[in-house]
Amino acid sequence: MNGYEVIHEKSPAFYDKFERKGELQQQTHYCPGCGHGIAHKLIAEALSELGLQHRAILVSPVGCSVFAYYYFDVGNVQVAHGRAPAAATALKRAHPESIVMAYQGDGDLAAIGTAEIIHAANRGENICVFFVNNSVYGMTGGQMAPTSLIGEVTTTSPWGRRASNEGLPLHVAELLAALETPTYIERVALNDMKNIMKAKKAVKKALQIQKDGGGFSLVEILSPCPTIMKMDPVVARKWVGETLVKTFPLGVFRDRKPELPPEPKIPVKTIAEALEVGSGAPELTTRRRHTRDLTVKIAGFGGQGILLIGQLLAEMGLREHMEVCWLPSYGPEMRSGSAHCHVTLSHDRIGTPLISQPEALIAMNEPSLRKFAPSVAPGGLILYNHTKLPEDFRPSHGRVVCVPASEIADKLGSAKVANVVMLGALLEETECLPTELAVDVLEALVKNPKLLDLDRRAIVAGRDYVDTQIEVGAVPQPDGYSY
Ligand SMILES: Cc1ncc(C[n+]2csc(CCOP(=O)(O)OP(=O)(O)O)c2C)c(N)n1
Ligand code: SF4
Repeated sequence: MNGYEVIHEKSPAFYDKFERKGELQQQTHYCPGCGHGIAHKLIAEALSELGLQHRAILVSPVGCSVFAYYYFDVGNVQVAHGRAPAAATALKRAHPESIVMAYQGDGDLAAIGTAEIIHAANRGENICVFFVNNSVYGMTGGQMAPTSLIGEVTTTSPWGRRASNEGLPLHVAELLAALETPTYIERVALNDMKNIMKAKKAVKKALQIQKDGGGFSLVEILSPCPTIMKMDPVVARKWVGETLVKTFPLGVFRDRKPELPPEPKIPVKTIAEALEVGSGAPELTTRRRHTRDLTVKIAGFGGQGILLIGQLLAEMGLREHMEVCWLPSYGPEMRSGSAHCHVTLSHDRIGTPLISQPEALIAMNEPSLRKFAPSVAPGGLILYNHTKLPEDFRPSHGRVVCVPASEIADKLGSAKVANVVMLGALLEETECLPTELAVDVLEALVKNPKLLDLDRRAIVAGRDYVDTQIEVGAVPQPDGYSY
């Protein structure tokens, strides 16, 4: 025991060492006298006293407390500015057994994140929000926050906040208490020991409510920021107790379980039934054909039907009872802007709609080829809408198949079906889905008989081009494309 007895030690809900920097592993990054450190301590103690540490997930914000994940030995997620209540909602819904806490400053919660907090509270999410109100943006050097006091001098209100120019301070606790759904809302302060103990009780109560499935809690914690206020830590604490509390009175603003109207009975339907997709399609057992998992990026310019072939592929996958995902991306221009989409066809659940390394790229024009070819997965396929690659362009990897889709479409009678020609080529080259299925889908979607005939011929033309013009097992040639 080295001659002394430890009677109060760091909460076990904190890591033993804070491995943020090589040295200084026993201290946080907060300024001396900062309220964040005290707020952290209260949360950590409450978690371990309630035995909730092993179930806890902390969502840290952008602001001075961005590094909370270096300190709390719990599940940690750090999110974009203001988004903590939305992320906490997702975490809680995905892991209902966990205890999810959003930790936010006043810039994070009451400025950029206003929408997220109001809607999470209004949905009565079973989460806890710990809202640290120090009346200013600390991390970025002292700009005015929605909670800055009238007359408070900040870098963005150098004459002091004026009601006529910047509005009155935003009372978050009172604002949220006006909603019907929150369960518990209290404002506390970290100005003296008595209030710090009250703050601890409030934090603990919020966690207990969540543990009991009680719904949404928010504890607003008035907190000193000596650095930005240019005050001695003791004076900053006093300022919280004597000045900040005058605008933000302490107290409980809500403490009751919300009374919600009875839930309407929702008929139990599968997503496919609810969306009425695949209706009339034969049962899975009778119709599973040869299909293959594939991630594809399709890129070109607006007007080339880039997004449409992505949708066709996704619809085909759905009809084969695959998991599918279609993610479009396009500029503001209606025509001629760049457009691309990601399509995932999978026999397993899909984790993300984004594809960073597509197994196949359809590049309908040269800029798309140059931009996206480097991202194709090693051994992947590049289908390029031309007879050959540009002279000065050699992809570092990937198997290139040049298909002059626009030329073929022109010969068929309309340049508009170049995208469908390319779809035929993709299906033939990758065998991800059967070509006949594309025809089925087109028949269901295209009402104009002339266009449908053209589309049918375009699919077949793309397939035949790959079948007859591209050698099986062709490898990249010195000039960069397969014959
Ligand atoms: C989208 C976005 N906008 C602006 C910023 C800049 N920014 C970083 S922290 C912050 C405000 C932090 O203030 P607060 O939430 O009160 O936390 P404190 O630092 O006082 O604890 C801002 C505006 C950012 N990081 N991201
Ligand atoms: S700037 Fe203010 S809020 Fe940020 S760490 Fe320092 S005292 Fe705390």
